[in-house]
Amino acid sequence: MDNLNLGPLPGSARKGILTYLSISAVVYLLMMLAGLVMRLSQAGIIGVPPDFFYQLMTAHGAGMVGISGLAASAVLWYFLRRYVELTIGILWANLAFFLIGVVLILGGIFIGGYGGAWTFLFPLPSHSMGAWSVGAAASFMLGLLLIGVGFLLFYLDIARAILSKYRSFPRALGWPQLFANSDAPMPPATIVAATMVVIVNTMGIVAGAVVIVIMLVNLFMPSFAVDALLTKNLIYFFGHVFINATIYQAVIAVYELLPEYTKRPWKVNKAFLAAWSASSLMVLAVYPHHLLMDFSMPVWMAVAGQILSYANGIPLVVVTAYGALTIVHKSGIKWNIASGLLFLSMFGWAAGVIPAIIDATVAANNVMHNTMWVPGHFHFYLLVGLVAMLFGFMYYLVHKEDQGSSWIDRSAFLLYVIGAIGFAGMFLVSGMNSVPRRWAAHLPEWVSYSQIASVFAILVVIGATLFAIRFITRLPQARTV
Ligand code: HEM
Ligand SMILES: [Cu+2]
Repeated sequence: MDNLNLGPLPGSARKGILTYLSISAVVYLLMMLAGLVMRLSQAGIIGVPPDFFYQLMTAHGAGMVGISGLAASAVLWYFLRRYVELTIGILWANLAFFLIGVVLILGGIFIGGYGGAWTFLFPLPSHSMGAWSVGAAASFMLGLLLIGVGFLLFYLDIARAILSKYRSFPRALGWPQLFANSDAPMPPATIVAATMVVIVNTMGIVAGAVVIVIMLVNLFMPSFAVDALLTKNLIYFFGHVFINATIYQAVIAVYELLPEYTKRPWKVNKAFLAAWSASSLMVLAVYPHHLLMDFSMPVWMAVAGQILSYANGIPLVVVTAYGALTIVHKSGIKWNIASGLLFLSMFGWAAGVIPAIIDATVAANNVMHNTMWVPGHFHFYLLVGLVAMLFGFMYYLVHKEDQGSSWIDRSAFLLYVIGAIGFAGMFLVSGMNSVPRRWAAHLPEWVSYSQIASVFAILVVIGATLFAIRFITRLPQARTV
């Protein structure tokens, strides 16, 4: 099951990938600025009216998760094409759906005034107490739906491509090697990860589409009653799977690029296959860790949510981080910004899992639920893990071997690392001190946390701006293979 060695990327595919990533770099910057404005306002440094705060929060939450999906899918597509034949038209179709969806979402938020958060939990969209119209909420949800349709096409094409080469998902996940001692060569790491993502994200997106349609009907026809707990389950199932899958796609850059930088292969072994297969099931089943405080949930689901969070959170990050350490150890790797960011991302992902697992523990969640601990854990592994992987990939695409990294690159890296760890850390500290999340107005006792966090956020924004400028100004020299 070797590489297809498809040779140079066709021009339209190369343009597609670079367009995905350029849009992502710009949107990341804009959304980071929105985040900074929120934090500055919680710090009392600038005054933001509450309704606008919640609009920003909605745009930031939905925008960050959506753009992470887009950027991570570019990583997946770029590397998967080394092994199977993908449809370039679908790459563009996904982008088109995405952009139309974004227009509807932004219109719903900033023209219509929708500020009910990305979670659009019932009955917020339909019961805004006059803050926004039904049309605004509908525009927001319809935008999400269109983005989902684009991603569904994207994953169906990938499923087709994988199945036409491996004939079944279990074979692409390496089950014959894992369970039947088959001595066929192991499937490449990229195929394993892509297969897992296709399975789980397709289910997540379909669940998301179903619940959006239900909520849309209810919005215009309130007599079509909605079960608040059922819709909450569907929404968190979809949200949990979608954001986790962004990491599972972006980590392919680690599997493909660390070998390139260290000139050693990424060894797929049974532990690796077992971790990915187990996570394919568990990532679907752990979402009740978002509903631990919903007393009407069956107790067994909360228990399963806690236990499976431990079981799912650890193996994948362990096989990946351990693999990264062993491949780099004594390899004489030449560090540059790309390999540095990818290596940093291993730390960010692994370290971020720890506060996540604490939060998924019922006893801790009793205290931490809806505190800043929650944005603390996910900003940690998203900023220091996921986004580091993505910027690392962008650097790789436009960086020439002989170019070295300038002091600007190195300062950007340093600013980003310090800023991201400090910023996420301050959310965790705020959470430990019981500062609630999602509050536009903060008590005087909380303001100093937000002030320190704002300084770190500014470092992140400067670092990320330098990364983005580097990427976009060097696009003409981007790789063609
Ligand atoms: C400079 C970087 C960033 C800053 C300054 C920032 C700031 C913020 C702030 C202030 C909040 C609201 C916290 C609260 O009161 O509950 C927030 C929420 C959030 N952020 Fe960020 N953020 C940044 C980067 C990111 C990134 C990279 C992602 C994802 C890839 C992300 C995803 C989210 C999500 C999903 C929420 C939750 C929104 C909600 O509660 O509905 N953020 N962020
Ligand atoms: Cu979750």
